[in-house]
Amino acid sequence: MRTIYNDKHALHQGKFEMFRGQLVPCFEVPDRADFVLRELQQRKLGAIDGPQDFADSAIARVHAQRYIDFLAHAWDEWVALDPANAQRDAIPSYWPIRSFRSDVLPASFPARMGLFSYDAGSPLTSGTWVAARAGACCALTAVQHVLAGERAAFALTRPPGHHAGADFFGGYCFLNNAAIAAQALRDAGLAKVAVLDVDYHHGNGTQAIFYERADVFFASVHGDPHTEYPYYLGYADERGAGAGQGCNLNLPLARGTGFAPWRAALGQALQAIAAFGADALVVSLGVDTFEGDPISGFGLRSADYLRVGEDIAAAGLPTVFVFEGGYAVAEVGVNAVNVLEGFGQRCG
Ligand code: 6XA
Ligand code: ZN
Repeated sequence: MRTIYNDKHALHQGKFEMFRGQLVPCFEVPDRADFVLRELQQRKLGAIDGPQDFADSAIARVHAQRYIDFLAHAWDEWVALDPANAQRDAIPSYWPIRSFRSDVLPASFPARMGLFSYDAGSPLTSGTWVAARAGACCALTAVQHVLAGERAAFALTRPPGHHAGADFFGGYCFLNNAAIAAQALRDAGLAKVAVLDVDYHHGNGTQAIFYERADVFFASVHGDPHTEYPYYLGYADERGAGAGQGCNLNLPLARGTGFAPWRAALGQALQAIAAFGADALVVSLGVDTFEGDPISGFGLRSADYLRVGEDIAAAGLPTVFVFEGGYAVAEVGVNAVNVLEGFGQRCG
């Protein structure tokens, strides 16, 4: 399987994130992608290329223009507030919760930063926009390969994407690479696209982007939001709305869930995707379901990820994999590449 590697990912390197009342070193570190790259190289799983460049208009198919403009200039605005800011990451401190206005764009940068975000755990750095933009280009390049007839392609990038909505960042995510890929597949003429999210955390951004649409099905297996991030979305009764009624499937599982029940939920998600009649599949590939993950709570073991890849391959669909979470850095490469290897063995 071909990999499209974001060689600019390390330009996004947060120092600290707010976690339970204190600033702690970021879990989402550049080593994560580099360990996956090394494992791919060692196993010789296929060609590894850089991304092609795409215009911002491809990103604007999913993200609001005013949010794109904000991200593109955020770092310069942050440093303009105070030259000393060049040494610190930008982290929001104010949010327009219910009853505040979101139609007005305040002149204040901290106020706009809160308008376009929903947590204090996602530091924005000098290289965030360049890295995230290159990541979206990786997802779009992977789509091109699949459209050209390749069975599957893997966008290996960070920062991850599935928490980012049309106009907000959060959960370490700035641009929703999986949603951008799904939209690009639609724009290329495929009638129905499914997004399967196997990250430990619910892909609230992806769900929100497609929630009222009948052409993109979103299915997710994740930690129960009653206790797990992102808390405010990802419940089983969210089935889509309007034209998208019935096109959203959330399968929340309790913290502590092991592979057998997790795999049964994956089977349920894949069955729903088959019933939907998808022409292509985008997989939000997070491996923070691993038993050793420091911020998550499922019990998958490294060998289980081979089975995950086999099960996804059995859907028989052209597939774009997009890298998401996974913070057990020493094992993240083995686990992610096991999915890809399991997929490759099953699809031949
Ligand atoms: C809160 C936890 C962020 C979760 C990020 C993630 N700081 N999402 O892995 O998939
Ligand atoms: Zn995650």
